[in-house]
Amino acid sequence: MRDVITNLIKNYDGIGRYLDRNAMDSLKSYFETGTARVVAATTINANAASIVKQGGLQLFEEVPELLRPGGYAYTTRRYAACLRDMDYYLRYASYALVAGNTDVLDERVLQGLRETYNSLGVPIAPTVRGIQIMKDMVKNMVKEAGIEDTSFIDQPFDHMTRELSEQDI
Ligand SMILES: CCC1=C(C)/C(=C/C2=NC(=C\c3[nH]c(/C=C4\NC(=O)[C@H](C)[C@H]4CC)c(C)c3CCC(=O)O)/C(CCC(=O)O)=C2C)NC1=O
Repeated sequence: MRDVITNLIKNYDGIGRYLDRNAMDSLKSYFETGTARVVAATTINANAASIVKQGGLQLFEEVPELLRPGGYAYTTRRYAACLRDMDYYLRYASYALVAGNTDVLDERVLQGLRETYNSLGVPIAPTVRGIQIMKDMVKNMVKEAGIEDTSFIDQPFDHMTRELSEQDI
């Protein structure tokens, strides 16, 4: 599991080089967004239950067939599994935001996930939509908390949706 700093060190040590200007630029931009990253993690932590609940409600409003017989959130068990998955995506996104790196997502969340979903028949498209809905909610909340540039929040959510949607070659 890596963050911006350990990732840089690993890359530079791999080629036996001192940290150069490019490395310094990427460190600087990480430190400059440091406070904002902490605000984002704090905001997610304080609102996680409601983000998952409201995000789920919005998803089921947009894709109501999920809740109908034959849909993948039909039955209490599946409904609960779906919201639990949404909670996983949100929690791991908060870790990745603090790390400034998506490694934790690859290691803990995405590995084998698409295969699992495919074998269970869980549809990817509405899952991707659920992740994007939560991203927008988090960005709005963090903006309200006084952070002007919330673009750094895109990274972990977009990484998960990109990896989930990727087609087999
Ligand atoms: C921390 C990393 C991690 C992830 C990400 C994870 C996901 C995950 N989601 C699962 C199931 C599931 N996931 C969903 C999800 C959904 N249903 C919908 O309609 C929506 C499209 C979507 C919610 C947005 C459903 C319905 C199941 C149960 C499928 C079944 O058993 O029929 C399963 C199968 C085993 C189980 O039911 O627990 C896994 C492994 N598990 C993990 O340990």
